[in-house]
Amino acid sequence: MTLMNAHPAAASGAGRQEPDDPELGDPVPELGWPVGVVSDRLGIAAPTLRSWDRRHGVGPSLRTSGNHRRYTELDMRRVQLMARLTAQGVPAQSAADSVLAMDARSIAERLGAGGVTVGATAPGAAAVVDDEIDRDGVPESDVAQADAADIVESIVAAARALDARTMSLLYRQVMRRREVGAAWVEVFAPALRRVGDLWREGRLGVQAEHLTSELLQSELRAVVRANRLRVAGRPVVLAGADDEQHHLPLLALEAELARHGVASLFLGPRVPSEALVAALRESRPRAVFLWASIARPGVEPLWRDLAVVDWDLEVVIGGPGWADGIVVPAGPVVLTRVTDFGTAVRALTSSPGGLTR
Ligand code: B12
Repeated sequence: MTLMNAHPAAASGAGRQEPDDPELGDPVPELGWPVGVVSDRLGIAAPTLRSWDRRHGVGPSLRTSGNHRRYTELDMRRVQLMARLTAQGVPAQSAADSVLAMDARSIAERLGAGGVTVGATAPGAAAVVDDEIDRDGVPESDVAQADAADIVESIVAAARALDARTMSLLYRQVMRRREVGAAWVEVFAPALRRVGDLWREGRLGVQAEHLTSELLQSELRAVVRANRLRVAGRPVVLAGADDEQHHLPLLALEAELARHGVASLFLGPRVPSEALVAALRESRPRAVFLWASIARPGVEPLWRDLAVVDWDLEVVIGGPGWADGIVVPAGPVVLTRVTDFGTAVRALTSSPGGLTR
């Protein structure tokens, strides 16, 4: 009996299996695994496996000369990852696109060090149903148990497919299980970075980046709205540097501060230096947080303009865009650079006059 390549992914190179690849674990048996064995080992119904192969191209790479399907180890890993993603609410086609775009190493990483545990049920597989039978029937607990990296992958898959509904569902489920700060650090920021990397590599359109950030803005603003009655006191000012369009970290901060009962004056992205200084003079905050993702120009009028500040003001700067060695005018202004979300929150929530450095 001879074996033939039957799967487009096997021929295309996307995730192609190299016979000697040490990542792939056990050698493939001469004829690969039949669908019944894969079903037993991964705990996924055989009709679901056939449907994923027929409709979404996630199936066996090999067929016998008698045209029987045979799964390689890599095929099994693809199926296992597909099961995880669909269990988290990612539509089957988006999950398939994502899985088929990954190489063997990425799939192994996504599944964890152990890869396919032959003979065990794939995490979430018991809840896996054919998406045509029950596309929405994903128990929330599956998402809660899924580790952050898996959710990030699901968000990226939803971005790829411009699937707003799934993305919103994932965002909401993340928020239901985590405080907004943890949600940002563990899931949202990594997902954004991944989306940004894929965009830079030309593997994702800017429209996917827009969708990812627009929907996230809604979720973060909802947290601010929900906490509106809790906030009190002199607001801290949150602003994007002049010409800086990125402002999601500011929204995440506003949401987290609101949860702590700290009021903010949210000025959004691209705040010109003179407008910022005017806002500072009017509101006389104890702290202002400034975000920059994009490299700032060599000369920043803001630092000079801060000479008008005549009250104790902590200027907290965050984001990769700020240069080193910024000098502020001598006087009551103190400049603090923060490199992570938690430190920014601590700097902005500490008591007046006693800001954390
Ligand atoms: C969403 C997004 C957009 C959206 C912004 C929408 C919005 N409302 O904010 C849109 C589509 C508008 C956009 C536009 C552009 N974007 Co953009 N965008 C992004 C994306 C995907 C996320 C931005 C974000 O929120 N980052 C914040 C966090 C998630 O990422 P981070 O800063 O790397 O996080 C580090 C630290 O800052 C820290 N951290 C994380 N969170 C927090 C929070 C706080 C408070 C602190 C203190 C620290 C901290 O942890 C990380 C360290 O490991 C990033 C990818 C990226 N890596 O940032 C690209 C990215 C920032 N964009 C990029 C580019 C090039 C642009 C454009 C110039 C594209 C263009 N040609 O028009 C324009 C910007 C124009 C301008 N003048 O500002 C590049 C910037 C490269 C560079 N260094 O110059 C990036 C990095 C994408 C990439 N990989 O190349 N973008």
